[in-house]
Amino acid sequence: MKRARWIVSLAALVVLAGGVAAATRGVPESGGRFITDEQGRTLILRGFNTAGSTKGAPDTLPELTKADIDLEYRDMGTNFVRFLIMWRAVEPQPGVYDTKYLDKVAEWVRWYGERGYHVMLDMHQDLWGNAITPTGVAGNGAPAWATHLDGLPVDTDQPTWETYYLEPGVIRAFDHFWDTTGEHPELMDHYAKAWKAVAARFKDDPAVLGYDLMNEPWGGSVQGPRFEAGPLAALYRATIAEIRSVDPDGWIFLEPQAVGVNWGLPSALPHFDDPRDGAPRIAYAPHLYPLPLDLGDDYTAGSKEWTDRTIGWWRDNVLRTADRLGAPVLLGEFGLDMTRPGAADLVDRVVRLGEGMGAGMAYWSRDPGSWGPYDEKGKATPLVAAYARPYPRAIGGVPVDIRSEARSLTVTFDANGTGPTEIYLPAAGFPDGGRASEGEATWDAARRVLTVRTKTSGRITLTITPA
Ligand code: 9MR
Repeated sequence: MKRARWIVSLAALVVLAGGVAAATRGVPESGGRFITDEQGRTLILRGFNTAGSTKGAPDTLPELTKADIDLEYRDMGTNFVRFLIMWRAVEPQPGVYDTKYLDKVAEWVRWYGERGYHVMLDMHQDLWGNAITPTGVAGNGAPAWATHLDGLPVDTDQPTWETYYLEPGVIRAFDHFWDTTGEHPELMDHYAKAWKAVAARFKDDPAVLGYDLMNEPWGGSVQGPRFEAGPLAALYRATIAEIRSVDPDGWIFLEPQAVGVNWGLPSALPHFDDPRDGAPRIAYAPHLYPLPLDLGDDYTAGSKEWTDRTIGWWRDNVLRTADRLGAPVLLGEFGLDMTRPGAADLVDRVVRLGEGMGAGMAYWSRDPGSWGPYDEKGKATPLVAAYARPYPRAIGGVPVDIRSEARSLTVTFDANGTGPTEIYLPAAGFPDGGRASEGEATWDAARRVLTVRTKTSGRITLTITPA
């Protein structure tokens, strides 16, 4: 039955996505657009989303410790975190910004920054906000004062958390936010100004790479291209303007509508101008949840084949949208239950996808449990071994090709003199560090980072093998 359900859904995907899926391209698939650090080096971001615990009480932060960041670094050498923040915590009353909450976020940012991480702040929401039900049993993000249900029901008897999105009260809350009802034009303005408050607080913090404007946007009763090119684009334009009024340099990460696009369908997100002086810093940050896996199948046999096909459509459609946006790509979320058959293979598949696209990624999530890298007792799940990969954290040029194996890494790039290339090498394949085929290499055993100084122009193929 389950299989029949996803085969039908996939047939719909084939019809909808088929027209654009043929456009496979050579490297660099990113169109030469990459997220860069303050020196101008290309960043390849690898990390996690924090953490479900932030979805609880308004001002909660991850139930993690500094030692958890150290452990994650030791095991996987991550350099990136998609850090969840909540609108209801930033703006608990209309126009009132909670500076104490932002201070607490800043402390986390400092912990990550001290360990060499880049932080993307993600204004998270699921199901609009916790005020969609009187008990707060579902939903997170928006404040109660911005939640207008008009007395419409939200049934708490749901087969999965996502189906709450279909409840009349939840749809109405979104319809008011997007001003589809014409009754609350002030809400989007509040949201954009809440972002201004966040950007004003973090604009000079070098650990903050940028801002993910809204998690998994949902259009309420306006869906698809009408939503993405309509109210969602209007919100993004307003928010970009507010952020840029205080922070000219932070990267702005835009998500498409989640439903459908997370599975591989095309997005209709339009191009956005970046009012900053100099090259635009707008990136495209979609999520990837292949439909067969979303419906509960394993990454094995026939379901694996279909998952691989949908990942192919996802890549082609993401690159098409990124071209339209003139934006580099960051995979903001992917993840699955790591105890399921084939889960580690899916992680390997997505790492290779990221390498091919020159895209960074954040796994969902860092929470303890079967989806995370460590279970509730702190024991490593198969994710740790699957995600501990050699990768170029920063590249002194424009990448052309990246390929990792357990005991080798090849990075081809057009050097541009922005600085040395830094490569993370996991203990499993590189116990004593690495040897570089080009340039002068310095091994930092504590950080497990090989810094390679190559010539500063021309095409370079750098192969790293175990020392
Ligand atoms: O994994 C999360 C699950 O435990 C929560 O009940 C749910 C609702 O808050 O959110 C899940 O996380 C989702 C994330 O917030 C948005 N992208 C998809 C994630 C996995 O379903």
